Amino acid sequence: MRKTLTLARAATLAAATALFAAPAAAETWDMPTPYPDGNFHTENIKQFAAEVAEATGGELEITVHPAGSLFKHPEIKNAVRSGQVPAGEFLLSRLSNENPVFGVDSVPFLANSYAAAEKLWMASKPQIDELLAEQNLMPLFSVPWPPQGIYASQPIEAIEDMQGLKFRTYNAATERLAQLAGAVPTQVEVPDIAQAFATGRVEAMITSATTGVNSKAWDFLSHYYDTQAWLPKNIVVVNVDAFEALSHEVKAAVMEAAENAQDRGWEMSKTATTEATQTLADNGITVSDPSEALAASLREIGETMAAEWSDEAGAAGTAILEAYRN
Ligand code: PCA
Repeated sequence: MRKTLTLARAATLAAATALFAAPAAAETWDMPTPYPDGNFHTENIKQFAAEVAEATGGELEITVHPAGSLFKHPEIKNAVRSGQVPAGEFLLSRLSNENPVFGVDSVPFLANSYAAAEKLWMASKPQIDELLAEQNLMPLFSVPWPPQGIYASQPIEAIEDMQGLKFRTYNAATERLAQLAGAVPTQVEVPDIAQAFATGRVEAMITSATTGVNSKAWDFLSHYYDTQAWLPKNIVVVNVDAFEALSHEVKAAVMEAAENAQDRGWEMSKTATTEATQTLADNGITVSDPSEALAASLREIGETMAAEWSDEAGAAGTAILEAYRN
């Protein structure tokens, strides 16, 4: 009798040990992103996912759903906020209608080099982290787009040449810029750019060389002006509850992969700037600097927009600008 009990107990213990020794159930995260395969942001995020899977021995697998295939760009932030998906990517300045602080990276000519963009990110990050935390979101990493330039299907020698053009926009700042230039703004998501130009819904835009290349801009546009107006950023966020549910080890692996992705992403962005600008030229787009007249008018528009931003952002904005300038 005693022997039987002991054996039974031993068997139970062995089963329990096996249970605890087995790796924790693997988890899969669906991660929506707005931009297509082949774009450096998407490549960077896929590498981030691969690093997380590798470092956790497959305990956390992140499936990237690019080009708005799982959630459309305007829905991604709320999908993460509500926990429909644990993580996602979006253009940070898309949230400027919630709070102008989110739009600081799209004020024309405030920070229009990588060095300045990095400084502005550091100056604005504490407030952005706090605002996102109010929505149960935690940023993992943020990566800028290359500097923004103007595309058209005819020469733009002066701001007057933009008068009345149907202008593709992607956030509130590009919409305001279009208005101030006398153009007619229409919001179009990146995966829909080629179609919007092909059907004549839009005829000019401001975006990066990379987005021009990803959209094969040479099929419907002829001129690119390297205005270097600003460097808007994408941000990758995670739902705080989903993150907190991870084990200590998996959390650490995610944070380390995120840090690597941020460093790698900024470098990829810089490299993509040169490569994509060359690709535009190689495919027959006339690539040039803006004329002095156009540059001067754009700077004037930038000053107007900077003043408007300061008014809207109030004390929070002043604090960011002070941190940025010091
Ligand atoms: N590409 C994105 C955002 C900025 C950029 O360079 C777009 O055009 O929507």
